[in-house]
Amino acid sequence: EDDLLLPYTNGHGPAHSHRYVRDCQPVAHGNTTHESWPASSFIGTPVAESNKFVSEVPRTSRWVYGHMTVVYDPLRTVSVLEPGGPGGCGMNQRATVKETASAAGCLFAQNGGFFNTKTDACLGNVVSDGRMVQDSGGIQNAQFGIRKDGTLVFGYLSQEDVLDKLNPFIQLISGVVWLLRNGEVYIDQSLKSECDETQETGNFQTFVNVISARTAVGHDAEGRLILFQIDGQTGARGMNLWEFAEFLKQYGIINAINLDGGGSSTYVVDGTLASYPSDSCSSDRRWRCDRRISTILCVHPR
Ligand code: NDG
Repeated sequence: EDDLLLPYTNGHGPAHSHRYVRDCQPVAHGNTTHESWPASSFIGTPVAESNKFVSEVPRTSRWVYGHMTVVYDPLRTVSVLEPGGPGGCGMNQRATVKETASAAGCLFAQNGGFFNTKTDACLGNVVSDGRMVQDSGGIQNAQFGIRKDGTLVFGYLSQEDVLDKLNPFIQLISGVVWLLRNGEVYIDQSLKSECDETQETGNFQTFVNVISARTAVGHDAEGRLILFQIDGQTGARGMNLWEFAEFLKQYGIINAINLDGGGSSTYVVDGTLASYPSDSCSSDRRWRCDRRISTILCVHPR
């Protein structure tokens, strides 16, 4: 239904046309190139379940450690939050996930959107609890949003989509690389059509191919929202995006986008750091410290 103008070809997602060459240009009136899924709305407790995994990356001798958070009623229990609280993006603020999550009372939280490491600016679209914080002007990057009626949205959004008034986004965040579209790896297409200026880990190919700590958000067939966080260190530990996409696919994820990773990859449970970040602490290089990052994904009580 979201791809009215782009007919599906043998079940492998919509055929694309002009999208391939758009790169970093804003999309003013693009054909809809996103996927929508009704969110599950299981009313009960707990609101989410958090699991740790230690998994071998197929055909490698690498192991990854991380967390998967399953959210049963995303419309009522998931928020995109600005760093340090409302107004954080406007002030080019950065805060640790712990700081933002503790102040907001998140049960589980992980880092979200990319940021400019020189100016600290939040990058991409940000809608937080119904407040339009900033829009990217239609820059083509993978998006995750929740609409007012609870619909989960993944993929590319035109400026019109972002500003839609009929069924507006109440949460919206931008990533880089649409990992899975309709259950299939969508990285080749992402490489051709996304704006890679949003990330600062080398060129786009390097960003995709390097092993690193990663985070993602996706959904399963029941419309549960699933957050993933894996530990790593760029060039040494973790997963490249091909491995990450396959990994998510094995877990039954249907659509997923890649969020900020590397030293930003952080998982917090009840205000306590639960992941092993890759950045060394500036105070004492022996230890690893959670980075001050941009927006977070927060799972909270109803
Ligand atoms: C992380 C990202 C980098 C990004 C920076 C700020 C990875 C592997 O955070 O691309 O520019 O958002 O996601 N690295 O270092």
